[in-house]
Amino acid sequence: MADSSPCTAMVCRCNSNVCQLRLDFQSFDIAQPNSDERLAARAVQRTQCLDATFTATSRSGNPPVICGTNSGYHMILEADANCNRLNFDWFENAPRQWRILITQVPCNSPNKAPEGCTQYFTGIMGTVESYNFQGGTHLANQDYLNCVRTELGFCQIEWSHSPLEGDFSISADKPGGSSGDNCSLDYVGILGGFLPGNDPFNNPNNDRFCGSGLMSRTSTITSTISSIQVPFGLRFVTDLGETDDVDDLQGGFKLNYMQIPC
Ligand SMILES: [Ca+2]
Ligand SMILES: [Ca+2]
Repeated sequence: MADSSPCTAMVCRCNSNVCQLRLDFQSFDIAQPNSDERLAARAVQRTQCLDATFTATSRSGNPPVICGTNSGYHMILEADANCNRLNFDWFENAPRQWRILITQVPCNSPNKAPEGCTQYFTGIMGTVESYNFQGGTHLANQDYLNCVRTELGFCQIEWSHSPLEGDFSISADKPGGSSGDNCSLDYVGILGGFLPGNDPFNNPNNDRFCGSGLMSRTSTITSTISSIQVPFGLRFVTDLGETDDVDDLQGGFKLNYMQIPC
């Protein structure tokens, strides 16, 4: 590809029975988001992708703009009848390396994600990381769904994270985490979430999580969060920057899931 910014590719479906494009980032390393200190001139734009961006178009709402290190992650686009546009932008001398495997997914494929899912995971257990988790900083201006295929004979999903510091680091509610309507700027949404042992239909305020641990608002101990709502999904929402009164930037999340038999 050309070595001057921008680098644009149009991806056109090979026939009308292609519904989605799956982009697998075999390698993806471009400039990290802005990490300026809280009092610097650009501080209001902390964690925004200022020095490089990857953008893609999708027929039903565009996926988030990303930057940083995203090797091994993927992104799903709803295929447009008039081709989808992939675009890398960067400032001079910013690092840039990528290798993307593009798969055209037929409309009737069992591997096709429900519409609206930016990432799609299969299998009864797995791990989901936020974009640029490897780079150490979550990104601003995100709002996307990570979906998990409900495997045959399974009715429930459980989300949890390791006790390692940093595997859930969304906002500055320290120590510990927060949930429900306490989380309004940056948060992980677990659609239909409920605490272990509780009524899945009547356990309000466990559908959004922020802070530095996945837990209920009445606890200081991390918890597994379950859901029976399909498609199984994890939403990630961040606002336009980081104004928290701390110097540390948060890393995002690395969450494990396990499906539970019916
Ligand atoms: Ca944050
Ligand atoms: Ca934020």
